Amino acid sequence: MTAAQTKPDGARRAYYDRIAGLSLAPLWETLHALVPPSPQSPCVPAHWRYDQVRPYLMESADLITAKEAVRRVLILQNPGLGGQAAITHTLFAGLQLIMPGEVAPSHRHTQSALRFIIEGDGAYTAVDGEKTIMHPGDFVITPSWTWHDHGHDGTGPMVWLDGLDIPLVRMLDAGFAENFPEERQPLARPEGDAPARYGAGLLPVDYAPTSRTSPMFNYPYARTREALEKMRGAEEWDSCHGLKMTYANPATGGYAMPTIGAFIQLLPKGFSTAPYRSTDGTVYAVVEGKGRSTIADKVFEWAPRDVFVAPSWAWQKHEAAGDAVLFSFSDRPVQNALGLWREQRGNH
Ligand code: GTQ
Ligand code: FE2
Repeated sequence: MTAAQTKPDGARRAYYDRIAGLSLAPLWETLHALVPPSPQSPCVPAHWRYDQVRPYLMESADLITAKEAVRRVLILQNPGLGGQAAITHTLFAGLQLIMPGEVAPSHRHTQSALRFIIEGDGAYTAVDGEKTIMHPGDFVITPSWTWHDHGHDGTGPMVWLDGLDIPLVRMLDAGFAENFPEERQPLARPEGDAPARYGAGLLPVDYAPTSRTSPMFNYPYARTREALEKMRGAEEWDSCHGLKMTYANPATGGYAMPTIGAFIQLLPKGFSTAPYRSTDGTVYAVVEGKGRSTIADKVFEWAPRDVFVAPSWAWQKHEAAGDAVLFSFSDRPVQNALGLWREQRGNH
């Protein structure tokens, strides 16, 4: 046994080479990395400035139609993830462009999607037989395995941020998808049915959720912003978050989506958050205001419509130059369901 301690590296390597042929590997060479003392994410903090990205996004409309592309999306690839279609280990993000008159054809998949509207007006998404018109700042949900198509009957380009659990579902090997036989799905209910039925503080008597996803599939920014504005009067600022709210499923009180948590936060002019970190790598979209975020050792100066990402367990600080509103999403519901989620609050 003591003899093993004196074996030269070369002997070990030769042994590793021999067992590799049997699909075996020594745990003792990688244990520290496989079971790290704290998360060691290869994701890096990253920032996409809308003024830099927008010209390229618009150029894509000259190269391909929404119909041919199926979804005309520029993927936001985390530079630390080696060209994977992922912004964090578990989440996909992209900027989707639809032009007036275009239709992105109907399909469904087990991956859940959120849309956060960045620019333009008048496009709609149809989900499971119901349409909703989208406006900037709206948070729109496409639940797992629901038919969805997008169209644009208005004027001007329309852009939204897509957030999907594509990498998570791929890791679980639980992905299914199919196309609807026609470009657009038939509509079964009038526009506005879901907000009336589920979004007025009422629920149909005997209502029992049939899905893990909120039956409200559009959380309009006008109402969200009004709520934040009303609450700010209370001056109950959290040192790490300012005023931060979770988008909730009105039928359960839980997260609006089973795999993705979505949040909206107001940072008043001049507010500077205390350091904070959590195990859910988080994608931020700037809705209003300018400011600066420090994520690990990176500093991002942001403006409306920018997107940036904070990796798992990276310290973050946010400073608002003027009143600022940030939308964000992460895999927090998954981590919470599995008892894995952790956070740490620092001091100013
Ligand atoms: O809009 O249906 O960015 O299925 C990626 C996959 C958007 C969509 C994406 C999708 C969609
Ligand atoms: Fe889709």
